[in-house]
Amino acid sequence: MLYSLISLGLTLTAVTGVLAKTSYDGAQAVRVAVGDDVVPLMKIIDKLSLASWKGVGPNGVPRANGNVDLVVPAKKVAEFTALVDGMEFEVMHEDLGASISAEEEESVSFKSSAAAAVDVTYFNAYHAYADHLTFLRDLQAQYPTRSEIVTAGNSNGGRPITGIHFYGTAAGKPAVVLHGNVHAREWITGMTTEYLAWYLLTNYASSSEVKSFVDKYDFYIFPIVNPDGFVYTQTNDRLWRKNRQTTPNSSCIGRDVNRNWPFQWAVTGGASTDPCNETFKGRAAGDATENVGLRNYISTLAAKQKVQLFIDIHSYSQLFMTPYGYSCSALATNNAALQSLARGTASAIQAVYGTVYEYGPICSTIYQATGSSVDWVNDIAKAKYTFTIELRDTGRYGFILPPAQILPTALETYQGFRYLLLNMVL
Ligand code: 0X9
Ligand code: ZN
Repeated sequence: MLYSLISLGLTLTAVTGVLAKTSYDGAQAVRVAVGDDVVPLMKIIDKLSLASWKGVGPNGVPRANGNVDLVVPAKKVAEFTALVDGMEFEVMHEDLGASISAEEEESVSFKSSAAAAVDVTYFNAYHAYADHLTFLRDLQAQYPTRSEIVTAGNSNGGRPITGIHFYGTAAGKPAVVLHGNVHAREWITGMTTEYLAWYLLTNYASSSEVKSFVDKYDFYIFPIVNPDGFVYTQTNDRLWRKNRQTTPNSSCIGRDVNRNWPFQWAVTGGASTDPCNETFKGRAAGDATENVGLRNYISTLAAKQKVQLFIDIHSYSQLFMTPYGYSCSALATNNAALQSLARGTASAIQAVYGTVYEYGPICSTIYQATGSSVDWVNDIAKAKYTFTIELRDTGRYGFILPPAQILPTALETYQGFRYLLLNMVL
């Protein structure tokens, strides 16, 4: 019901065979402050079948005493505005369609698939999927003696999940693993992940500090772990989140790859069992094609050289979080060390431009989430340190973060990453 609009769009595309891009012209992104009583807002969301960016649980109920960020289709703006009269709310995007067009226009190579330059100008714009692959290959080609292109299986649509592995004096050291863009619409995350790889490789020869990091660890950086979803955000629907896997007996598409990891997957309340929901957990633990490739890859690393650090990179909310997602009472055995590193990372980020990050365990900091990557990587792959970050912003632009913020986001995130690399214990 909540997503009937999206399914209608998909049905039309299927029937006509035309690539009908979901239009957000005149649609708004709005933030509503929720008090103790969630019922009035829940009724509005239900009545208008509104999609949510943040703040609505897997059961469709808004979270009390927080913000709910909603997408209001153009045709429903007037009715919505009348219905929320008396509630505290603000408009984030006056015209989402215009914001999305601006993002495309400012991203010069977004449509052209022009060869991406492996220099800092790459981070001035968002890019087509093909350009992301070119970026990785060109970067690797510049440092052939200490890097290789790697793949962690294939996506559901058959796209290799592509990353770069690099190292200093010798390969085979403890692994630092980064995943970007598991959620398709979180474009800032792939860009930022690429920046971290680019920065470490291009500064290896000139910076003794960077050299010490790259000599100490093997880096495995996968900027876009959900390529099918990512491509879909560029061809069909900018706000798509999940992968593009079908589910028998449902016309709805996609699993939330960050609700599918096979650890405490069956715990209730932290994901949806409805294939039409944005947080659909899949039909069985680990049944998302991308999850199979990613976890096989990490398992191999864990067995071979141990995983020192794993970070799953998301947006938006400016949070730096630790296990667990599945439970608010369970704490990681090294929780004290994780919180201390998280606190330092948050302040290292803030020191650059004043961007404020909060930190803490996922479940108590953001919400309960089962089958999320960090729980599995912590308990099954036994990574020494496991985190997930929600990059900029806190909701002014949300998922449609202007290209001018890519570089500042990447720069401050590097400082947080640097803090971890300096302060982790082997
Ligand atoms: O809901 C999520 O998966 C994450 N928020 S997002 O808006 N980016 O979708 C937060 C869940 C915790 N993250 C991880 N466990 N990686
Ligand atoms: Zn996400």
